[in-house]
Amino acid sequence: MASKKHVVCQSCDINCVVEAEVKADGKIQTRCISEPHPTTPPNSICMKSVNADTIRTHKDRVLYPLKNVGSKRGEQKWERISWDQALDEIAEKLKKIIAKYGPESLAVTQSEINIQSEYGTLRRFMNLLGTPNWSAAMYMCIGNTSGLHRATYGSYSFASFDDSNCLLFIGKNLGQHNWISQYNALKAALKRGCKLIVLDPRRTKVAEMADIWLPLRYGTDAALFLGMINVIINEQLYDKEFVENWCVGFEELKERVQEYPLDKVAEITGCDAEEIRKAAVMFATEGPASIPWAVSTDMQKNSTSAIRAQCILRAITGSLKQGAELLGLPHSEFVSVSQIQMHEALPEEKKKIQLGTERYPLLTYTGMSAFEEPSARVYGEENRYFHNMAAFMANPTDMFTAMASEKPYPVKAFFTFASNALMGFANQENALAGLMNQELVVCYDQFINPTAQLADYILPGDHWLERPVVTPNWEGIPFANTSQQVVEPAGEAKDEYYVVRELAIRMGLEEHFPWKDRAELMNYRISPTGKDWEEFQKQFTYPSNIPDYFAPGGVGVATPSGKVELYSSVLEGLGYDPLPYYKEPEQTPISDPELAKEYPLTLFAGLREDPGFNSCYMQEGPLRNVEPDPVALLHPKTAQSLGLPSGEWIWVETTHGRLKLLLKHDGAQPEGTIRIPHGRWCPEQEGGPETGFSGAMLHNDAMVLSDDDWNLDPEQGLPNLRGGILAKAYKC
Ligand SMILES: Nc1nc2c(c(=O)[nH]1)N[C@H]1C(S)=C(S)[C@@H](COP(=O)(O)OP(=O)(O)OC[C@H]3O[C@@H](n4cnc5c(=O)[nH]c(N)nc54)[C@H](O)[C@@H]3O)O[C@H]1N2
Ligand SMILES: Nc1nc2c(c(=O)[nH]1)N[C@H]1C(S)=C(S)[C@@H](COP(=O)(O)OP(=O)(O)OC[C@H]3O[C@@H](n4cnc5c(=O)[nH]c(N)nc54)[C@H](O)[C@@H]3O)O[C@H]1N2
Ligand code: SF4
Ligand SMILES: [Mo]
Repeated sequence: MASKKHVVCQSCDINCVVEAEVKADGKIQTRCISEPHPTTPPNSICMKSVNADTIRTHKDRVLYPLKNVGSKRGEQKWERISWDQALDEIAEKLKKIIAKYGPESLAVTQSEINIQSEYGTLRRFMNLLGTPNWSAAMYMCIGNTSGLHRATYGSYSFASFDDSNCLLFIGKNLGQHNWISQYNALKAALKRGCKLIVLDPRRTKVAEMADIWLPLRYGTDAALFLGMINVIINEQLYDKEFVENWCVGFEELKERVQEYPLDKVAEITGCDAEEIRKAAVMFATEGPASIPWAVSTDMQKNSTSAIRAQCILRAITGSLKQGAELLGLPHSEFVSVSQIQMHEALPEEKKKIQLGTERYPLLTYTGMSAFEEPSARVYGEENRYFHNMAAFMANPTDMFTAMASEKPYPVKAFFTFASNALMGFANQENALAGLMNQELVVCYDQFINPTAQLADYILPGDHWLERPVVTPNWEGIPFANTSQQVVEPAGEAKDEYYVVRELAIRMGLEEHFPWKDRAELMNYRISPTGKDWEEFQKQFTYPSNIPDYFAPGGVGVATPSGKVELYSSVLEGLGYDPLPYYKEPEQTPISDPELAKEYPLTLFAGLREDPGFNSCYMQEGPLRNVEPDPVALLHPKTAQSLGLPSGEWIWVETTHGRLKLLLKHDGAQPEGTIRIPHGRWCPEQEGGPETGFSGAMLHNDAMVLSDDDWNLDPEQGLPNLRGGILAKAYKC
């Protein structure tokens, strides 16, 4: 019997609500919702969701636990084994590793969104075991933004398109196949007269929709924001009452932005001074204005300053109190994920040795400990964390280094949960060296991705059409949606909580995992509603109440001062500049003109591709067919000057390394710059070292991205991927 289900699409991370139906031939049709929905505009579905069932039923999908029975790591000799055998052997090996090296010798990476069925239990397992070494690609995608929002105003601010009269986009190349629900929300906002300012070096479709397009030089966003703040303060356009009552550090900020007059900012960014001024005036006077999150500033050399400057813009223009930016609150109807995570169970001495603490403490337990008191004051919970899947992160560079070199201490067991760790950071060779030096590697995934090719055990994960969930699994978003299960998991695929609990039982931690399966766990999570899942799922969405943090006599925000910290006491406490600044990155034509002679191009990584989602959906089929090859983009004039015709394979090289891509000429790419893709591998090729792990070592951006200090944001320690580094391109 065909039956329609309401589901939250998890083929990417924006979570559009769609419908799914099992057709007579057994295939699942995914389509737009037929009824109005408060969090998803009509006609919101993209090709990834339409093809979700082709991915779910793909011939390459891992359907059973697999063990590498080859004599070497990376040898692709897979043997099907039972779940019990896999879990027993993993637990046995883990016990031995912990006995020899200590619990911190286990490191784990997890994807931000692809799996939503563990609700904090993975961190609970790690905390009880005694390892702080959890990291994620979220370290440079929203997780770090969330940490800096917190440093400024205690919580994550979520832009409400419906309540904004002026939107400022940082890159943010929305479209029919890139975050379609937000793209539709943008179009609806523009239709009702909302203004749009776009900061993007490329002339994108969204840039063409803008009232003001600022084609800034890559990586100069922080300078541009400082210039805007300069105008807003000097021209008295800020919300004086809000600043006076709810902000600290205004005078210091005012003094700092005097260092960024518009002529200087115009020189740094390459934008017209008057256009920057117009953007600042528009943002401050046509509001309430908002800056929806975008990834570009999460991946720059000046990332900390660029993110903080956005927070400051939201604050001083009054957006935070006007509802265009919603300061999230843990959903009142759920047991919080951070409560389930049990960070209090991890001993203090283990928190202190979380990898990255010494060099880049900001996003680790040590940096975030500044929020314990404020969090308890405002939310009644010390370890409250927004975007809690990104809470308390080990620095990825230091994690791979510890895996590879055993310094400052050995990491000898590495687990990934729906995360392609080999390809998802910078300095891919170091990640490979780290993986090769492990005594135990376990990957929980749907496919044998390049990281899984290096595993001892691959555990088959379920697909979002096969699991019921409440999304999102992070907190601070002002709503939650229910997603119904459409079919049973394929083969022997299991949900993540199953894996966590079975391992916990074998590690002697059963008493802390009283929910015997995901259904019980979910019922626990929603227990404050008084409903069980059967009843709960009938309602599609659960809005949360956003408190008025700024009401007279209110509790204030969860920062140490209780106010919006324009001048950050948390950054200051860690010895960093408490105010945003702009410093020219090490490798640009301006900072290193000599090097630029040899490497004449400015490179940036990313620019998402329609059929993909990071390294997902590379398998042969309708999505891969849209863009079968990994493509580099060069402006035709630049390509001509280098003698590089469109359609030929080229090497793109930086001082770090090189990768092979198919060249396409593209008039929208700024002259003198080159864009390279992220996440490209070729699942149709054999796995293992001979093929560079199915092309991952040949085509992925992390082959040319350094994670040496010179290329890391100095406060967060994350690599500069978008901000421009020097490169050259030549024929293969
Ligand atoms: N070099 C470089 N690194 C980057 C970026 C970049 O541009 N360049 N971008 C960054 C960004 S923005 C992000 S968001 C991250 C993404 O980094 P990751 O979170 O590691 O994402 P993916 O590379 O797509 O890998 C996701 C894996 O999860 C599997 N998977 C998908 N759905 C499910 C599921 O439901 N269950 C299970 N068990 N497995 C599933 C897929 O098969 C895939 O192997 O990477 C970041 N890292
Ligand atoms: N189809 C599809 N959709 C996706 C994804 C995917 O892989 N495929 N990935 C998802 C993920 S994980 C993420 S994080 C988001 C990212 O989505 P976006 O934030 O849209 O990121 P990109 O598409 O990588 O880049 C957007 C624009 O940023 C510009 N840009 C590059 N460097 C800079 C800079 O230094 N400053 C400024 N202001 N702009 C710059 C580029 O020119 C580009 O036009 O997309 C999500 N949506
Ligand atoms: S943009 Fe596409 S893949 Fe992403 S959630 Fe929406 S429908 Fe799914
Ligand atoms: Mo991302």
